[in-house]
Amino acid sequence: MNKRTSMLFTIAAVAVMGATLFGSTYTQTQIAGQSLDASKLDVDVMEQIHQMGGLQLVMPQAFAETDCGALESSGRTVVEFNLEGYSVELPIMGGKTFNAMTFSGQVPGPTLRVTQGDVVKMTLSIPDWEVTGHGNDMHASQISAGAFESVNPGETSQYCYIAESAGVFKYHCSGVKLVGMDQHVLSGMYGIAIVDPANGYKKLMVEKTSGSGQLDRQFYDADALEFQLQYNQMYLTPEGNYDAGAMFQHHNTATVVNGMQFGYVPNMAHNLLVNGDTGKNIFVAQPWNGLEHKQYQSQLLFVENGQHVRLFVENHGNEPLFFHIVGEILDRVTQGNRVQSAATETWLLGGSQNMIVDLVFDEPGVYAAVNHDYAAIYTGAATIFVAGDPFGLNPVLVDKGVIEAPVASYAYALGNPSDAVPPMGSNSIAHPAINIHGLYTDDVASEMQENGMIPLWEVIPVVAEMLS
Ligand SMILES: [Cu+2]
Repeated sequence: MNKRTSMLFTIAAVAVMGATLFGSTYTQTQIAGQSLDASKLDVDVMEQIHQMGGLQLVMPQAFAETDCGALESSGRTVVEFNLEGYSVELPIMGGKTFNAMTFSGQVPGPTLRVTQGDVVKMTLSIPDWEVTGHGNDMHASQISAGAFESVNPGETSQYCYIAESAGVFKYHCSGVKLVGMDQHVLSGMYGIAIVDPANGYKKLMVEKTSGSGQLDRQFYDADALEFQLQYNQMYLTPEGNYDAGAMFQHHNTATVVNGMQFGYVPNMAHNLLVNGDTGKNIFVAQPWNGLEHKQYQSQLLFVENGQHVRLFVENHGNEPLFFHIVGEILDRVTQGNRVQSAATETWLLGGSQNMIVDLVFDEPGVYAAVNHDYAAIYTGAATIFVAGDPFGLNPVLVDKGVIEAPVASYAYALGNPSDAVPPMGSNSIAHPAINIHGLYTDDVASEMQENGMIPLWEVIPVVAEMLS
């Protein structure tokens, strides 16, 4: 890079920062009635952007390949990824709602799963009744979101790219030509693309010791039971609007996993099974306890003992994620199809960073996956895995006719929550059953029900009757 080019890049970078700050202030004033202190911004930077004719003229455009026609006839597998961008009201912990922005009526947006080398054909449509335009920056591509610009209400736009690198990749709304990007992403417009390695996943090696102190390495097949966990923060006013002032000061008001605070903790049915009483909580915080929460009622993540489990983890937030599972060791941490660590207690993810965690739960028990930042744990980042049958429920469930024979995990009776289960890939073990759970609109939830997923809020009363 010669000197002149490098100077241009520096100016462009400063200009992006300036414009993003300015843009956020502008949309905030429009939508939430909030504003930042504009006098604190660097006036010279704004003047520079103005003189340069705005960002579009200065930014060098990065395009890996966007000609859909050429890519579609390239012989590669083409995977269509259709998204709709729109705003809706969704619930938050405590019985209130917030002004959410979504990809296709859910937070996080739908997960895309492809194999390394596939062509992704992304189409974003915005309904004509939507109040603002939206964009989509997919980190699995090597395309500039600035070049894609944004899609206006009533319009549709698309781009194509080759998913060249394996791993987990964030995608997120890029606002209206980058304006308001912070608001759109932190109000819910984020999701992931999982790009499976062209040659599949690797088998898992877990190091153990025998009684004589000898190393006894155990190997697990590459096929695994998979979950997705996406971390973020929310910055809301008491009225449920995005609070840019709070965001700039890093004062978040909630920590969410797959869009919800404490979305994977016990509910009334688990209270009944373990304590014999729907009102007798078995976890310290159960904000989504009752049937009235329907698709938002908290659910648990069920795994078998001795089973290879694979977690796709993304940190969408502004704060670091210290990923730790209480009572477990992360047997393997992979980023970008390269192993980063093995047998580690906690792994750090910065903002917009991801990893794949492979592990085996050896003992029956209840394990909490947390962000080991105490502020995050107590504001929502505690996710409960239940391995095997730690409560000894098999005889009771068989006796009462809930299940025919003892099961290796409660997923065979209750299923695993749909928003934590990614689409099937090349080395996926199918979940025994999937229940409808997630920060979905009622429309999205009823469509899932029509497609055969289990609405537990209808099943639980039947099970409770059988147990009584
Ligand atoms: Cu948007």
